[in-house]
Amino acid sequence: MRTIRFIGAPFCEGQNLDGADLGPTALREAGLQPLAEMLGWSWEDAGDLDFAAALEEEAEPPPKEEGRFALTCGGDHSIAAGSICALVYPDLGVIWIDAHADANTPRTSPSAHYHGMPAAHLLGWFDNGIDGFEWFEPGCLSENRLAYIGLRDIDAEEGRMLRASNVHVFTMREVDKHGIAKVMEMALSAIDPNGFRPLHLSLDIDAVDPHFAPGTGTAARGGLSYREIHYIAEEMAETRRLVGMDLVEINPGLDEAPQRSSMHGDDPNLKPCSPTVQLGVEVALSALGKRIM
Ligand code: NNH
Ligand code: MN
Ligand code: MN
Ligand code: MN
Repeated sequence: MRTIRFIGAPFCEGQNLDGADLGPTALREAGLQPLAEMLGWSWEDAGDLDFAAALEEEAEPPPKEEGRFALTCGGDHSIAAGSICALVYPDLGVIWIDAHADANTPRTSPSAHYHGMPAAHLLGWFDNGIDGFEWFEPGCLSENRLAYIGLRDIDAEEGRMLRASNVHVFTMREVDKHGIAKVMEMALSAIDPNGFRPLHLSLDIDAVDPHFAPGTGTAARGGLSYREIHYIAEEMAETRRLVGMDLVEINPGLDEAPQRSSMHGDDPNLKPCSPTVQLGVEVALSALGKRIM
């Protein structure tokens, strides 16, 4: 039986809204554990990372994750710097699903929000190290092993840097033009031409159209449909090489009212949840191998 290690990362200081820190608890309350167990996974909850304590102490590296499926739930997208750096696979390929590229540096960022920078940090694009990040390995992700899908809100300078790089970018326009199945095929073969690399899915819920994912801090219209995000997750599971996943930017505080759904069946232990939390649970289950039939 394969094991999931659920890591709660209630960090929302990478941007200026409260509420994304409620993500891990909301996903637990929505029943992610029993639903994953029904798929045959064994579940190990690592609890929530204590960021306040981490700020007080000497910077400690995130524990290296190996052998289990590491599911890191945010929090904002800042946490991907830690979750991806903590994966021990030197040839890891990353599929980054987002409305934004998160490829700003402290020099180019118009907002100075770190959640708009983790990809650039992982790629080694920062001019300088940052205090508190002594454990970090800039450049641990190489450009040709990163592919984005779903982008539609990119800052001018980050767009220039991406075009000059070897990163693979599939914006919403490529999804319109080729369809999601072809885009997934192109993205996977771009980062993993021989089909043997371990893969990580970094999923920012704002990649999905705000119609389906209203509960997020920086919603951008014109996003992925409900089925397109599921198709991406299903294809990742189908590779059988998915070793980790981030599920970030779900903000229950900005979400619509809780509802009961078919996902919960008539299980009285599963509480109704708000639509973006529900979407997060459903997409995680697809990435964990859930099939329509
Ligand atoms: N590009 C903007 C910035 O750097 C927005 C980033 N916001 C996100 N990223 N939600 O996924 O601040
Ligand atoms: Mn906060
Ligand atoms: Mn993001
Ligand atoms: Mn985003």
